[in-house]
Amino acid sequence: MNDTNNEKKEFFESCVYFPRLNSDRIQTIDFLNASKSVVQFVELLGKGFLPVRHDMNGNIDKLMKIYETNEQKFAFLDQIVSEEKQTLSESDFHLGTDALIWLTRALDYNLIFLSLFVSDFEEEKRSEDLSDYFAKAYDQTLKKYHNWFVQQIVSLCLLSAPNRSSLLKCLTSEKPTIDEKITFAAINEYLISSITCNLLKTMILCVGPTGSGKTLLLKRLQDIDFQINNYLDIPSTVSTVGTNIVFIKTKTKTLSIEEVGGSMAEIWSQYYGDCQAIIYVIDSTNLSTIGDSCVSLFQMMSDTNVKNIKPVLIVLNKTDINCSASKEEIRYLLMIDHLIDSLPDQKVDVFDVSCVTGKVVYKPNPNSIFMRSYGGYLFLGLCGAAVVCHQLRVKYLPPGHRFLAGVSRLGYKLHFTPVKD
Ligand SMILES: Nc1nc2c(ncn2[C@@H]2O[C@H](COP(=O)(O)OP(=O)(O)OP(=O)(O)O)[C@@H](O)[C@H]2O)c(=O)[nH]1
Ligand SMILES: [Mg+2]
Repeated sequence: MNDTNNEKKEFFESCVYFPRLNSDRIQTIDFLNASKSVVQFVELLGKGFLPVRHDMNGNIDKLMKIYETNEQKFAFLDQIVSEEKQTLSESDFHLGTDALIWLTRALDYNLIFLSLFVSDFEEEKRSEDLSDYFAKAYDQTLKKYHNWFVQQIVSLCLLSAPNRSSLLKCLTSEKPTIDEKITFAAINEYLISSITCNLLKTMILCVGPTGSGKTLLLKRLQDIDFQINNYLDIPSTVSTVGTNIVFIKTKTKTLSIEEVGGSMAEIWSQYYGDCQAIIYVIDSTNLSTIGDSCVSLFQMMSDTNVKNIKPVLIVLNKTDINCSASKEEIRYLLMIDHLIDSLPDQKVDVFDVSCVTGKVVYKPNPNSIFMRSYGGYLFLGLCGAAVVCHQLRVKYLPPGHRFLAGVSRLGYKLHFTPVKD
């Protein structure tokens, strides 16, 4: 537990946090102990979730037993997988690997539910019925691995899911006065810890001046099941104080995108080290803030944790708003082309976006993330067929760049949403 204090605390304040990556590896024992905390959370969800609890406990036990056979040899999770890969044939049952896969799927399920629960609070919906969130988390994570029969059982289990008031009561040790802000801040902190640990999740940082549209962009990206008409319905946002995290499920993995509010610009640089890519959002139609946006963009790009290391996606947002300057003039004012030319080794891409209409315009540049990943000829050959291109990004990007497939989803999803005028 993070706190030995006897005083009753928020459930997520007293949970075991997931460990930070240790040279890109995850310590087995810390990971398993943190996973046990998630099982405790599942316990709060009631008897309907008993099968999930059993399943998670079973997988934790299997991994713990393997770990205990040789604590040094299996100090890191990847060692369990490597050992099985080396010593077993493909047709053998890989007990540890199988347990790890199922455990992370179940963890994903819970974490995605929690992130939806937090979003519900942040959007000031305070929905009493949480069954949609449980179902959505299931759809995004476990459902595709379950056969029809199991899916029916899960649907039945979900009927007994707790409502908002009873879940909050459990999370706050039944204190008479519940300060929801504290509860949700504790859940958010916990979610951040679970991301920094999990190799299956890719961490993308989203920064940009206040009001540039980061939160709305994340909401649009997060809405995996968006329907055509959703674009008419613009979700409300409030200025982000601190950070805001969303999970985005791609074909291959779950990405997490962490927004750090514009009001925290002074400490953005503290986040550059831990992320794998950065999205920088600019309100491209507000001429009075363009200068500041440009300065902080250049500052970010020259940071030692970013320059020539982290791929950067620049989102020129709000293109639906009429602006006295043309797109070319905006690019000129922001010195985007100068930036690209002056950093030939920097992977960078620029998207013109409207999070309101859903329109995206993308012009590849010589230092494009995608150009560099495939070789320019391939990209150029495909850029007219963005659907195919999207598929290729997912499939062929080398592992280090694969997460960009998720970011490219931004272009893909927004672009192919029919725009209603
Ligand atoms: N017209 C238009 N408005 C947008 C667009 N994107 C965001 N907005 C609006 O801009 C306002 C600010 O958006 P947010 O997403 O909260 O801005 P933010 O970058 O997260 O701001 P901070 O959290 O303060 O850093 C909201 O009213 C959004 O609806 C867009 O593409 N077009
Ligand atoms: Mg925000």
